[in-house]
Amino acid sequence: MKQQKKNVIAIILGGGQGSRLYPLTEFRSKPAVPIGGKYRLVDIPISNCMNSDIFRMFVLTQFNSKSLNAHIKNTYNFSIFSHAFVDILAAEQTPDNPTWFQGTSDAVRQCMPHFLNHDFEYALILSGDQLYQMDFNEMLEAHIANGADISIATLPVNAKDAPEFGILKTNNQSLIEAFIEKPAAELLPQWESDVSDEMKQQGKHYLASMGIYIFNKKLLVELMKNPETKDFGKEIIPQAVGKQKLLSYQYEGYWTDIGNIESFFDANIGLTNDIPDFNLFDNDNKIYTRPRLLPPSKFKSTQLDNSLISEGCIINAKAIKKSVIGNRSRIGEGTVIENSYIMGNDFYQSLTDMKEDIENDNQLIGIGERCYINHALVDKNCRIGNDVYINGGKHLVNCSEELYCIKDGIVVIKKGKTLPNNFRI
Ligand code: ADQ
Ligand code: ADP
Repeated sequence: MKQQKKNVIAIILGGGQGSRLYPLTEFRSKPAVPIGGKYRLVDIPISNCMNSDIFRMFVLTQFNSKSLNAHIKNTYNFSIFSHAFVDILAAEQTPDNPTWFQGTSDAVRQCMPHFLNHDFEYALILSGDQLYQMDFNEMLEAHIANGADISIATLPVNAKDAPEFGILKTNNQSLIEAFIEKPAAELLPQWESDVSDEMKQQGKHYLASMGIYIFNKKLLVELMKNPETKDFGKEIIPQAVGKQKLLSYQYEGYWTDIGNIESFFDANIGLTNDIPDFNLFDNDNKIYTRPRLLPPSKFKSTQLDNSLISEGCIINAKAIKKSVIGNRSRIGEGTVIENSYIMGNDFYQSLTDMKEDIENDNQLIGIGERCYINHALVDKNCRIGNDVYINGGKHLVNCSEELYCIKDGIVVIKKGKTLPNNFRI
């Protein structure tokens, strides 16, 4: 095992009520949402930490789902001779109870006693719904070298995206002099920064907070004493400007928010590009996940184009294009899948089970024969019948039905649902 950093703990903000990723968060907490066919959202920040030699991690989540627990327990088993751990800290109350996490800093405040059981000098606070590969060592070195109290990772964004972020301005030593959370478009002219020529050419004139912070322990303990402040972006950071030394650590690599259905879908389909922005095939920056010891995937006359196929699949489909296919997927003959993310299944049906289902005219787990699926997200353990036609796209209006939702043209089939033969969307 690598040399573990002893002076840092990582706090991963696993999500509020998860409504932006609904229905994927109907039965699981946000960190447990499957991404890239075989990973979970939480694997991204955890892997970034491990690749940066940070091995003590807390995942703060609004509720503690079975799949999150199972995933963490079965994946991040560190040696008993190390100090490494991934602990899940869940808000233990109900939505109408005041102790439910009221915001990002409220979540940290409520969990402070757990953090203080450990020795650390710096707390690295991360979002759980972002796709990026970043070496936190460099950020920590900059934080220490500059004697900062708080460091914020920042990246240049354009005027269209700026209103969705905390936007800041720095002096020529990268110290933050002003910060505004999600400024209205008409305020933007006052918030332009002097970014690099390359960023200027891309129209990215505004420095945005990536929601990645390093806090000195003493300051964090002090700030978390105030129960009135609930959110880092809305309160803690703007109130610290001018009082504490805040460093902007500028990052220009690939980084994207995956907190809503559209960005989550785009990030998954983006993995199928010839050279994806997010590199899963990197010797030095591995994305860790649960090793499942599944059999190799099996195909029958399938035309495959730019697709990621996970382990243990049985695929008889006619064609799969620009799609991500999750573990244990079963896809019937003549089926065509395009621009879609099929999350796969948690288990296989036995041959006897399948025979029984066929005799009773029940749909099998997986995707049936002669289906057409385009621009869709199929959650785990669905039973999609034969000759089902799902053609997502901007022509569809948003809706939320019992079996599926449509969000920004993306058809999301809910977990474990059955679509009968000839079903059309
Ligand atoms: P947002 O992303 O809008 O802005 P927020 O929705 O508060 O901020 O989420 C930040 C992270 O914390 C997410 O991973 C979210 O899932 C998680 N989270 C939210 N509420 C939580 C709760 N109650 N308990 C546990 N986790 C929770 C923030 C900053 C901006 C910055 C953007 C960058 O406020 O300044 O620009 O992140 O994406
Ligand atoms: P993953 O393998 O994708 O990480 P989970 O950890 O959420 O998925 O759950 C998958 C586990 O569910 C499998 O390892 C399997 O043991 C278990 N499982 C087995 N049979 C069933 C069943 N009939 N219904 C649901 N889950 C099952």
